[in-house]
Amino acid sequence: VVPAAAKPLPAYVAWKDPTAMIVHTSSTLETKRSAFGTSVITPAEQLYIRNNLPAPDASIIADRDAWEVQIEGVKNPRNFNLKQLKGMGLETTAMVLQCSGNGRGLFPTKASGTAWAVGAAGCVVWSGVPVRDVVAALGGVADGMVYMTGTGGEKIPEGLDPKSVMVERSVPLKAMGDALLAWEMNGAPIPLAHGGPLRLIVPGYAGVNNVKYIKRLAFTLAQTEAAIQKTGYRLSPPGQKGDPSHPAVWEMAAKSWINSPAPDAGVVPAGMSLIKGVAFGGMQALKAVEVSIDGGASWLAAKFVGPDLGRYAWRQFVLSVKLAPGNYTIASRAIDVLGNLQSEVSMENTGGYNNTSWRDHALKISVV
Ligand code: MSS
Repeated sequence: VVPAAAKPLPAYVAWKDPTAMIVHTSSTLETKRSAFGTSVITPAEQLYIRNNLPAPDASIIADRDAWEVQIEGVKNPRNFNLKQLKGMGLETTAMVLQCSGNGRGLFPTKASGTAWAVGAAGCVVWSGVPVRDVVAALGGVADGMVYMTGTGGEKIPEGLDPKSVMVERSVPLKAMGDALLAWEMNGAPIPLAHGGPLRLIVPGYAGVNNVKYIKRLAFTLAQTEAAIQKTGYRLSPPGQKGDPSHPAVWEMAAKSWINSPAPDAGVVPAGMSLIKGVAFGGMQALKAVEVSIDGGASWLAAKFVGPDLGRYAWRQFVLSVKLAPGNYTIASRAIDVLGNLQSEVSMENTGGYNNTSWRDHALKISVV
C-alpha cells in the first residue's frame, strides 16, 4: 500500500511542527502518537487544532490588550478589555484540553466526523484571571442563574442564521469555580489558532466548552439556543440526531492510553521493554494507572514519571516488563481519586463523543 501524501499545514497554523501533526482537514489537525514524547506539557507547535468555524482574522491579535469581553448575568454587567482583566487576578492551571471526539476513530462502529485516534488532546498550561474574581468584582452572579455561557468571536458567514453556526456553549454554573479567562498558553500569549487574545478555560470539561476568542461571558437561566449546544455535542443513541433531552458533552472522565511501543513502530525486540503513556482523571484528580499485556485479563500497577501538575493535568506513566516473542494486546486504564475506573466499553453515540474505552484504545504489538 502506498501511503497517501501528507497534507501540508494550513497557512494559519504554518508555525506548527509538521513532523508532529496529522492534517485531517484545514480545521482538524491531530498530534501524532509518536510526538507525545518526553515533555509532560504539550508544546504549542504540537498541540491539536479543532475549529468549527474559520478562525478570525489575525487583526484581532494586533492589539491584544484592546480585546473586549462583555460580562452579563451578573449584578453589575459591563465590558472589560484585556488590559483591565490583567489587573483583576491571575491564576495558572495545567489542564488536559481534549476534543469531545478524541478516540472517535477507535469506536467499533465508525461514527461520522474526524476519525481522531488519541491525538486530539494535549496537556496545556493556561494563565488568566479566575472567572470567580471577575464575577465578584461585578457584585456576584445575578439571582437564579444556572449556566455559564461563553460566545466565540468568529464572524458569522453571510447569509447564515447565526444560531446555526455560532460557537456558543453553556456549562453548569458550578464550572465557574475553576474557570479562567486566559490570555497565556504555555507561558506565551495564546496563538490565534488556539483562541487568542482571550479564551474561556473550563478545567475538566471537554474541548468544545473551552470557547476561543471569547467576546461574551453570560450567566444564564437556560442553555444557549445555538445549534452547537442544542443539537450538537450531545450523547445521542446511535441513529438518533442530537436533541436537548440527550446529555450534553461536559465533564471528562478518567482516561489513559499507551504511546509507546506503538503498533506503527514496527516489531518490538524481545527482552525488557518499557510501556509508556499518559493518564488523567478528567473532572477528578488521577489516582493510579494500570497496564495489561494480556488484553485485560490481568493488570499491573504502572509507575508515574515526570511532574504532577495538578488535578486537571495528565501524568506520564511507565511500566517495565519482560516480553518473550509473541503477539500481545497491551492496554492501560486510569483510576481517579473517587475510585472511578476508566471504562472498558464506552457508550456508542451518533457523534462519536467521549470514547474512554480501554478496550478500544488497546494496542496490538508483535515481539520478536
Ligand atoms: N471556540 C471557538 N470560538 N470556535 C471553535 O470552533 N472549537 C472547540 C473549542 N473552542 C471552537 C472553540 C472545539 S470542538 C475544540 S475540541 C477546541 O476548541 C479545540 O481547541 P484547540 O485550541 O486545540 O484548537 Mo472538540 O470538543
